[in-house]
Amino acid sequence: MTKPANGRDRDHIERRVLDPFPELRHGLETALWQRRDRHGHRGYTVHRISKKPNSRMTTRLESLSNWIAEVATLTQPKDIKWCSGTADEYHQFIDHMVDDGSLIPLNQAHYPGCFLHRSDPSDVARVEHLTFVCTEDESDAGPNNHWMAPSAAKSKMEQLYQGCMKGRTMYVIPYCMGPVDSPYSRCGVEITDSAYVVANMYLMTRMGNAALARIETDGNFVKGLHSVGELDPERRFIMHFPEELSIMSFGSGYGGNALLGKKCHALRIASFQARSEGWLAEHMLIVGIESPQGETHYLACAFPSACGKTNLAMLIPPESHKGWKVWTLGDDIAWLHLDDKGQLRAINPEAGYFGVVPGTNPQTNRNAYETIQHDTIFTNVAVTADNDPWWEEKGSGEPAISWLGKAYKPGNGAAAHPNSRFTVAAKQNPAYSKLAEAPEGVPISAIVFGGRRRELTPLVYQAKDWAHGVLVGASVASETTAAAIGKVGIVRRDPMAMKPFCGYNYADYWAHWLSFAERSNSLPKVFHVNWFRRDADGRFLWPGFGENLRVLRWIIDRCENRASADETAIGFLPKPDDIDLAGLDVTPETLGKLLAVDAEQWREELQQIAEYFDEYGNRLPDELRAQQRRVANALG
Ligand code: SAT
Ligand code: MN
Repeated sequence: MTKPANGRDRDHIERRVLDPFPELRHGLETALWQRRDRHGHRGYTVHRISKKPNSRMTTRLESLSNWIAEVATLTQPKDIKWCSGTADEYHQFIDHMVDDGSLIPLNQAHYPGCFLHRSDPSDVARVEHLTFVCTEDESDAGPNNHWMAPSAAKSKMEQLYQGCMKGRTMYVIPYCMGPVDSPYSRCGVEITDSAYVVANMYLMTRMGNAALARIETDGNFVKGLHSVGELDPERRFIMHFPEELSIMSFGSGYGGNALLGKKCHALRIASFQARSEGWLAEHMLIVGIESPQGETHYLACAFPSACGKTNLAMLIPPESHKGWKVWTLGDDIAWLHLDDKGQLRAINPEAGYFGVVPGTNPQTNRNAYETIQHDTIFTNVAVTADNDPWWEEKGSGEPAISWLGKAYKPGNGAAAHPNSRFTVAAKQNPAYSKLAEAPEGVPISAIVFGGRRRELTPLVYQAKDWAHGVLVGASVASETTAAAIGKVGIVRRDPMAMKPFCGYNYADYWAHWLSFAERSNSLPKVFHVNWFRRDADGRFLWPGFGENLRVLRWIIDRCENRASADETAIGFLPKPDDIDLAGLDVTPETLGKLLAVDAEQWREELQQIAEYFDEYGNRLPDELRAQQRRVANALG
């Protein structure tokens, strides 16, 4: 554990908090002092930075300066602040938010550098029904997106933006998605009136002067305009203009609605851009699995929001797997490019995690638990009487105040919101891969799709080839979670886990995926996993978490042609002996259930997939239809 025990080693904490990034201070006149927070808790450090101007207040890129001027005229802020991305500036933002009450310092002795933000109770998750893809031609957005004509969307948004920043500061955030020196990275600029967004973008992206320098060299960037407006759910829209590489977001301050680098840019806009440039922007974690012999394989895995991507990306090998190591490259988004040898390579466009907090504890995800012991922004968690953050299944402490800021009463619902989040820099993760910053990314051995399904889908199976793998990805379905507003627990189709994030017509997207087979003979193998199978009493059949490594080992062995499998209608499944159960409380009978293919249920599933594909009409690639028919016929 990096966190010192309660009250111990206080000097150490004091020094860390006082000057966490001494190398970045660049001689700024910084006065630091301690004070007590509004709850009378032990003081946290207030950083006062001299009024010296930022090193960069403007840009030589005309398209950028013109756009900023246009936005300022429209939104009428009281002032404009360019974000340079230094640690001092980050602390300045934190102080500012503590002053205005939008951040609450947590117990600094236990959680140095940690703060709590409570969002508006009506603004706690992504709003898919208010998220639009605005292409000139409606059919380019496809049945998978809500569509609005660009001109109508823009005039709607311009009305909302009219004077919306009066009395507020307008922040300009140049950012780079991916390592600044990677040819695979792409840049953007977010304009926002939310200091919370700035602080989150600081942790989640490479932002500031280095990104601005790259933008000026590239000459292009994604334009993202965001205002919290009045946080009125009736006046809330997230609009995407992929043909113009721009985003307009109004009325929400939460997660993917407001941190425009994440889902809006790195998935919706980037997926569109990726098709025209020949790469893929995917809702995938990237993880490296190192065997005791020192052989490392990288996997890219797509699961819907809140289905355990962060847990898998930070997996802790179980006791039984001494010598195995797991390295995190990314927990949410992968950008995949073919290199000149036809090898698929991945970079993580993000630099931090916006992870689901409830359920995080030293048993389920020790790395995440350790990562969030310091320098973390918590959103919508509960707090203990000691002013520590608290959430369901934290495994210690008691909630005193709920996420709503009210005294917690048992039986009154969850203390932390089920979609409460931590925002933290990726480099704090003890399992952070040394290749996470590599401009050339990492070679991907396997692509793994997954969903949350009580029934039907086996623990693991392998697609027969790439085209079949595209069908497997396109058939992903999952029970809905709290990550988006709406009913939880309903099975919905979520192809490639991209349903909320694919910025264009799914039919064209699948065609793009299929086209990779013509471009390379050494594409990754494709798999599907399901950690969430339950028995008739609702109990999970598979222990999950660290034990998932046993399944990943079979996947890697398949990639290396050293594991056997049974060929079935739906793909290759491990033979019962292929999954190592040593030391695990899973009987061969349970494993049998986990690996069973119920032909009757699968025939029905294939029928539903066919009906789902029908929504895409003639635009659906013939090859995908043929794959669906082939599997349906094989099922008899
Ligand atoms: O709110 S976010 O879209 O950033 C989180 C998620 O849904 O994965
Ligand atoms: Mn996600």
